[in-house]
Amino acid sequence: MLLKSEFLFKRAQQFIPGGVNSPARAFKSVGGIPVFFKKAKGSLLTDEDGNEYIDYVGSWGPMILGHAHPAVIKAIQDASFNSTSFGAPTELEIRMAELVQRMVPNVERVRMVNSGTEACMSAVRVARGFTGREKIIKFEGNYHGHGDSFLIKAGSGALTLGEPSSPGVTKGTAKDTLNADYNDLESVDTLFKKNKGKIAAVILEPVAGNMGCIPPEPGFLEGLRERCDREGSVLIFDEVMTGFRLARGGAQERFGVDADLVTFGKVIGGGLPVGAFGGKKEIMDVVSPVGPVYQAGTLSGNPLAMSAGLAQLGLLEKHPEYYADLEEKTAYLARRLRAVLSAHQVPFQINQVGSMITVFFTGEKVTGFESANTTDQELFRKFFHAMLKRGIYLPPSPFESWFLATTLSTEMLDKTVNAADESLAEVLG
Ligand code: HOZ
Repeated sequence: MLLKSEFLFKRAQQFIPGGVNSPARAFKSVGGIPVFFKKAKGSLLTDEDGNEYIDYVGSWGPMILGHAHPAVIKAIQDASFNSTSFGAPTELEIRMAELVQRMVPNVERVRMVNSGTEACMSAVRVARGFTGREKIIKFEGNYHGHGDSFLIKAGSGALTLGEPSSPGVTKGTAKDTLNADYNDLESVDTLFKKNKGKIAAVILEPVAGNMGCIPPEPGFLEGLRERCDREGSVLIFDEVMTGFRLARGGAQERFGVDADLVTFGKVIGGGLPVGAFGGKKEIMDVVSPVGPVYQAGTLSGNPLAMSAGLAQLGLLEKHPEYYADLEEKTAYLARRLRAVLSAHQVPFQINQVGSMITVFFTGEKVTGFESANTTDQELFRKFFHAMLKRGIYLPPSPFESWFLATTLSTEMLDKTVNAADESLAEVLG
């Protein structure tokens, strides 16, 4: 029963647009009442009605070690006694920059911000300032937050100008964002050719998470690296989801391809509101106050956020076995789900990279936006609610990655697989 959630959702809608502070939470893709949560520990969520769920959202990625990890909680508590914000430098920020550099060695300089959106907006501004060029290439179905330059969809033809995908974004902004197809180097070549000498940056999720989990095809990241080198463009990896999750050094380490700039999100703050962008010194030196590219923020490098992040990232740095454990758990889940889905004779694809995984209800291999869209959304909607009823909290959209945490036990994974079996029997039967 979701009595309190229902009541809270109604109350919220009187004061908050759509009752939520971020649209995905409104359950528009799956329908029904969004679950309002009260607390979480490890991989177990408790809602306002007292129902418990096994968590596969993990606050959209950062909860690699589960919710309310004792070391993270202690770090936040300790730091809070010394003030919640200075708006002035602290040693914590240096320790964080040093830690990021040890884990992601090509991040020679890093600037803290407050969200992944801010990180991506700033990285693009830096790339433009560094190259003196204005256009960027992004990929259909990748998400880099809600900065104006990213809310642009492809025009009707492959070579037409982009169009704002949200009112409020100007046509002037749209003309500088070009959309290519994920895993399709030819589409990138076409854009480079048509815009010779004008591309400041190519920005992408090195493993897509925002259209469901989609790995880069072999050669795709390398191909982008080569093209950016040849064209003098800045390669930006948006590692908001993949950073510190797929490996200590994120997707760069996992796939052995270096970007010029990297963006991170809430994972840097152990789930608190943080983002960061960083990369080669040569490029980052354009950032104010060293260089002319303006970027600022009172809460950037906030002491609570830095402390929480240092606690979680510090554990990940010291314990490489966490990555092996995450990999093993996710592979186990994928293997068992494959068996269940096959037994129900439903067309499906499971994409998994490290601890990111998505089940697509389609017979097509999912490599990009078009193939992701072949997933049976109605079936997902039913499946989602059948799983929710059985205490499994999946992302409320067919186009999101599921995120696993080290706190998931084999028992929890088995419970998830059994719930999937029962759910499929319910929704297909
Ligand atoms: N943009 C996130 C999904 N890719 C959802 C953010 C949220 O609702 O917290």
